[in-house]
Amino acid sequence: MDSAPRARPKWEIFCQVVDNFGDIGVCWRLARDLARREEGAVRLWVDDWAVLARICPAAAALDPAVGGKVEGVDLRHWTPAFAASAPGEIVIEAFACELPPAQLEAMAAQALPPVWINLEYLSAEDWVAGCHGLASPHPRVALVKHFFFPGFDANTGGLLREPDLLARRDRFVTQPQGRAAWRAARGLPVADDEGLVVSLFAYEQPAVRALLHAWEQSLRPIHVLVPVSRILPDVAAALDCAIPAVGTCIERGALCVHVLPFTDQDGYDELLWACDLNFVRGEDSFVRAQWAARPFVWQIYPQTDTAHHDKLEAFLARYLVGLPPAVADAQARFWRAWNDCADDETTPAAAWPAFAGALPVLAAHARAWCEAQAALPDLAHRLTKFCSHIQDGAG
Ligand code: TRH
Repeated sequence: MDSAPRARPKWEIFCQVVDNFGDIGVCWRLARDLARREEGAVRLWVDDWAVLARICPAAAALDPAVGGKVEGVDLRHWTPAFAASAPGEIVIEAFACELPPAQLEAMAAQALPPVWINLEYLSAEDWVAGCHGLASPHPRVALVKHFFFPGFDANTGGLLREPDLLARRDRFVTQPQGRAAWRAARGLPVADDEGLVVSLFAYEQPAVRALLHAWEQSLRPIHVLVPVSRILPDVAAALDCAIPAVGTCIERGALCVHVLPFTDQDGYDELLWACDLNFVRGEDSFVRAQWAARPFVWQIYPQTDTAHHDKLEAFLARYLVGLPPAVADAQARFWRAWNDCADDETTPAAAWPAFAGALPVLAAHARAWCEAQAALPDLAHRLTKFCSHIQDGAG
């Protein structure tokens, strides 16, 4: 650990990787968004350097014991040997990860205690608006934690959206060196009517077998782009082959499965922008699919008490508003089947024909949803304002 004294950053984020990529995915995205907006220095602590390096390859070149700056963010490895440093003016503990006790003491010892934020998980449920912004005084030290909930309406913390994101997406989609070149370089149809291009990022999913077999029989070509992820073994089993290497392309009837490398976050956005339909999961890829403004299928992060079923329904209830009933039904049936929570045990393969037929209407709807969400202030903006209020004594 570098023991040199450091200036107090404006923002300090603590991230514990519970599993997969979502925890650090959200934290890294927020950190660089804040840094780019010139919202002052940003320091990000993460307890799993290897997972950070998967979505932020520049971190792999750093010595975790020292850390370093990437895209304006001071990256630091949070280890059990954590030694307190001058705390940020705003300290964010992501997803209720507990702050290192030494840092809590350092925060309490400041003449002007930091704003302390617990950044919560995203949910479309109605109760979120009632809990967003609540304060919780610490039982022992003179610090107050505030709960900040991302969400889909004006009464929540909003969604992460970098100021230039939609302009970058539009350039990629319309300029020849963007989407068309991206697809051509991978041997994919460039014109929209030449076939369906699908990205598939998912957890384990045994039901993908029957779905891929249905796609083999499709009347138009279906290209499935699978970044290396937990679903790949199920895809290989469905295709009766060993787990395919990155770069492999496997053809079965109308179906062509392409295995892609796991890229950095910007590369993943391009994948979403290049496809006609995106299968996403967890939290961050779920939000990025909405900014891609294309039809998508969400595999929600499974919870043991099936609380995720309520979260799925809460999002569907918001998202399907305004759609013709048959289209809304097609999407809801396919999504529930993909999440194994259909009342009638419909499988994704059985729900596919109606969903595929609804895709043109869903494409227009995805654009309208994206525009409506983009009309609301984004998360970094709302967070900055919220923290300024607290600093001004209004919180
Ligand atoms: O990886 P996830 O499933 O993450 C999570 C975690 O399980 C977490 O504990 C849970 O609480 C949360 O979901 C709800 O899915 P998510 O959130 O979509 O994160 C994936 C990240 O990986 C996202 O930032 C996009 C990024 N990514 C890349 O950077 N490159 C890639 O090639 C791919 C496929 C994804």
